Amino acid sequence: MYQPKAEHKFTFGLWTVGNPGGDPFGYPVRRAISPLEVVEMLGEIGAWGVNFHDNDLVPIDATPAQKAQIISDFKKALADNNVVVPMATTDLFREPIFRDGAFTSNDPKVRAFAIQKTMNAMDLGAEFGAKTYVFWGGREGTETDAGKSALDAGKWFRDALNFLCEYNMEQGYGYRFALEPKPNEPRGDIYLPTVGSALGFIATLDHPEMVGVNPEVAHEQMAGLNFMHAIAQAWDAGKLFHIDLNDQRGGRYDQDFRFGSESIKQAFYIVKFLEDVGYDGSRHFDAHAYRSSDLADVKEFAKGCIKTYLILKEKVAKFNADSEIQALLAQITADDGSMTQYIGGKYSSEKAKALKAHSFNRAEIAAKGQPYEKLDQLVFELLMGVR
Ligand code: GLT
Ligand code: MN
Ligand code: MN
Repeated sequence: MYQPKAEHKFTFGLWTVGNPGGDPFGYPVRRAISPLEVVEMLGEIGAWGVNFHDNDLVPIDATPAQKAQIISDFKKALADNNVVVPMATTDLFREPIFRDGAFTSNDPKVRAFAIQKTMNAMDLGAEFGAKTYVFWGGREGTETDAGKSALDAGKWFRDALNFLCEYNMEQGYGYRFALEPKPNEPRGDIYLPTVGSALGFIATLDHPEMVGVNPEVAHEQMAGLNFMHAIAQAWDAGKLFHIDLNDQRGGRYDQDFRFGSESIKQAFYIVKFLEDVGYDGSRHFDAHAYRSSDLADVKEFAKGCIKTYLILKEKVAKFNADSEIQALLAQITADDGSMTQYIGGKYSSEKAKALKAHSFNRAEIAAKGQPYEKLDQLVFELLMGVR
């Protein structure tokens, strides 16, 4: 039961299980485990893939010879443990040079360096066959708006992505770019703070077809938003290229908790959405274990993310097969067909005229309630395993 398979496409970043547990107030508490050890652990727990930032794998000051050795060792570990690399990304936030942003820094030298670093990181990801390239603009933002133009920042961000799309095409890498929104942290305010704003921005790019989103549960929740609604909009736009699954308690700091550890119902609706629409991309757990965990518990954390997803997937099948739930849904969405002559299809002036002439019995229509209390309770019982 609950055995992960390759088709589930469960992935983790090197920075997730490898997180040594440091935070802004405390030193790391766990030994840094090497990329090779991470791959071994992921192979053991049945994950399909591993993702990385350029410098998670290759230290920024590595010599060409060191880099070549790291690449060849990592390739061997991937093959030995049957793990693939579906996604790669660039660390554009850790180095001091990015203190005021990368693509949106006021300093053109920083902006150019960020693009150079990303091209090199794209080359690295392509070596491992990655097809999704994530852009998390963690440092792209401000604490004060006194010194940076939000308009210029948007333009620089756009210029950078347009440049990198061309590079992607010229090299024949076939990457799909996925922008990962976040409202704040580490910046006071980050540009493109939500999935909705990223979707709007993508439409302004030279190659909008190449660019989608990588929504993260915790990030939308930090902004107080409904994550499932966000991914539904992204899916509808054909832009759900990747997903970062984790959990979060309300609008706090970015907690990156184990998937399903906080809001079981929300996690259920996320899994239900992905499974119902047939999302077939990576299910990436961008989370890390509690700081109190030791390495053995980190493994339990990773296994927990996967198992929770599979349990919820099973609950989704139960929900979809539950006759009482389905009867309620049929009642809720009942349609006697009398309005199709007016709405739902293409506009015509005849339809508009006919609809204007139709007389609605507002009191009668408004008198009909919806059994959402009953349905919600049934969902709760289903999730608690008493149905
Ligand atoms: C960083 C961030 C994550 C992003 C990663 C990709 S880096 O850990 O908190 O949400 O997905 O750059
Ligand atoms: Mn996060
Ligand atoms: Mn993330």
